[in-house]
Amino acid sequence: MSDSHLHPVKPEWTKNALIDNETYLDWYKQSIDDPEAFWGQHGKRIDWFKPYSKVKNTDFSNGVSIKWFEDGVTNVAYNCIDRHLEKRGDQVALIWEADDPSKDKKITYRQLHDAVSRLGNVLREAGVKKGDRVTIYMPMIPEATYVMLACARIGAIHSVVFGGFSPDSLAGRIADCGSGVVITADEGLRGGKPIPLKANADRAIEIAKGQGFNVQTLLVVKHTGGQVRWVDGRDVWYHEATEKVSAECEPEQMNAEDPLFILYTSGSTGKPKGVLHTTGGYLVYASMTHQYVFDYHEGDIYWCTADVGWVTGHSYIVYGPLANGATTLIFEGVPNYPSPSRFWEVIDKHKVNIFYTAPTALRALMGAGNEHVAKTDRSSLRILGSVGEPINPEAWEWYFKVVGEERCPIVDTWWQTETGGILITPLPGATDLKAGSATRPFFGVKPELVDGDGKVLEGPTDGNLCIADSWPGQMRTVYGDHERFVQTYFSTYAGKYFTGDGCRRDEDGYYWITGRVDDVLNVSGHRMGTAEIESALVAHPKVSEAAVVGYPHDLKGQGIYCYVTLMAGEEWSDTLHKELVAHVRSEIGPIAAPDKIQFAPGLPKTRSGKIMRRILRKIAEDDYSALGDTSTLADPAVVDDLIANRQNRK
Ligand code: 6R9
Repeated sequence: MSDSHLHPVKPEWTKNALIDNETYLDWYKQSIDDPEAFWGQHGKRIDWFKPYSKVKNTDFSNGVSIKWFEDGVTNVAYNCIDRHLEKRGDQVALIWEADDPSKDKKITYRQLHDAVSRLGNVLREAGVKKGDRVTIYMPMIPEATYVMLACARIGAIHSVVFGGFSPDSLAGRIADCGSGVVITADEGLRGGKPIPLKANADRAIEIAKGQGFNVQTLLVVKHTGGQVRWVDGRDVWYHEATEKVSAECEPEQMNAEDPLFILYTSGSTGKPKGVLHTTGGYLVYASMTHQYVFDYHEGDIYWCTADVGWVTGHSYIVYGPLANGATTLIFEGVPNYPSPSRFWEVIDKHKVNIFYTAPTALRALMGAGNEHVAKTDRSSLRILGSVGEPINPEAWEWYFKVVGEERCPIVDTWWQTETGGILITPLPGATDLKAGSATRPFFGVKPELVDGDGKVLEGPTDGNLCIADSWPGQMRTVYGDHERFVQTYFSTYAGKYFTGDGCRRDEDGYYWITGRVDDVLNVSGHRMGTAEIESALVAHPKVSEAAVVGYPHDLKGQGIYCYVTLMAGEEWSDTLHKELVAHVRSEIGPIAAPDKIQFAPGLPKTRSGKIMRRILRKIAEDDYSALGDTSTLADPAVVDDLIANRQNRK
């Protein structure tokens, strides 16, 4: 790594920082030497109705069992709202910035308490009990936060489904977790365009019914006022229901290991997995990482641009910041509407101090030109963050120099839906930065790089990233399928959590995430299994076989490249090409729309019939000179055809 990308901690970053380098090293050592003592102490950062006497009870072997603070009793909504009321009832908890730049709203902790309590009562009256599942399919409006917290308050398990998923995807998720109640809005609004959420939910509920699962209640927030179909007896207006109930709602007594939420995420095989997070450990970890990674100070205005449909929205828009009594901004819109200055204008408007976004947005804004940044002030900014995919050094340097004017440290935070919170990251006052590196592990996190045989590698090296021991924010199981949990994460390298990411450790012990080593794509920071896109393609009547790979994409990080073989007698055409793109969009959602589709008369297969993806990846990358050993192919001639008709030519 050249020194031009090294950015040592500046004295002014350390001056008022919560953690300096000495403290980092000291706490890190404690956390690894004696996790019981370390987490026993930090577990007290949240309020417990009944304190825990046990701290850590975790086993990555023998069927895998993970328990933290297991005899403690608490409630997440109580910690995110009620405990702040005395001191900061009138402080703003949420700032909502609408898609329309002339609209915003501020919600205090007291107002949040009122809204969440009413909604908790509405859900209880609808028959929702502790442990029941509730699916949330919402735009980025304050109510999205209320409904998550209301579930937490009454002990219901929420499953938030990103508003960009199709009715089919939503139906699968509703049925998988058996959620009798769904919450949505009439429409979403992004970049001035309405998104028919209620209509999608209606369709999803019909599809789920066809699969034998019945949704009893659809609660609908009136947001845009757009036309909706109404099913009497099932559909309920949010504003009418919440008016009729009391604003007092006793929080449920939750055991530390009672489930808090399910979040579906893509893996390398089959349908999305319901990642299950529980109560106590999750909240301790989300709030602690939010405080130290963003060097959060009392009074800071904090903005994470993620959607609540992703884990970043759960941990770092809602649970972490609110548990810390912060003011958290939620943004309905998109980075380039009405202009590519939007992010920076919102920062100026609300005097944002801490800003957390994704490399894909930064690359797009970098491409739009510096003038859109330069015309704004941004002097309120103190800390910048990045998440979702590797950030290329060019984008990092642009973020640092142009957006932060070299005043603000950048925290490049590596983590996953499964990890619940940030695992590898700089701390603003402690860590010398290197553009493109997520740097060092957070407290209690023990990364290991292993080779293909599971041998642990020491020193500077490349390897597969594993975590050797548990941390409180870790997922506990795959909802309804513990065996899949064990198989997916703990069987590749026995006794270790395998992340699915490749990684390099440099001479300073810094970690550089290189991307997925499994068949998972990261497109604009969204995770997608190639298997899901393949099954969407073969569900089309004219497609007989499909293989999907990723290729480097300037803006999206990775693009989606599909090879399709057609049913006998079908002809390839532009119309069919368009039809297939539309088909994938409607099966999964717009985020899965293929960038390239190549008609393939045959796919390269081994004699045992396995598709050789390595070759398909190379061709998609236009790097076919180094295809490696093709001698095991059943029919080497198919490769020549694929090369001749490749879609990415430099
Ligand atoms: C939080 C989140 C997880 C995957 C992960 C990795 C990639 C996330 C990253 C990063 C490099 C970072 N990833 N953050 N890669 N540097 N700072 O994104 O969760 O949607 O589950 O994705 O994203 O490949 O394995 P999720």
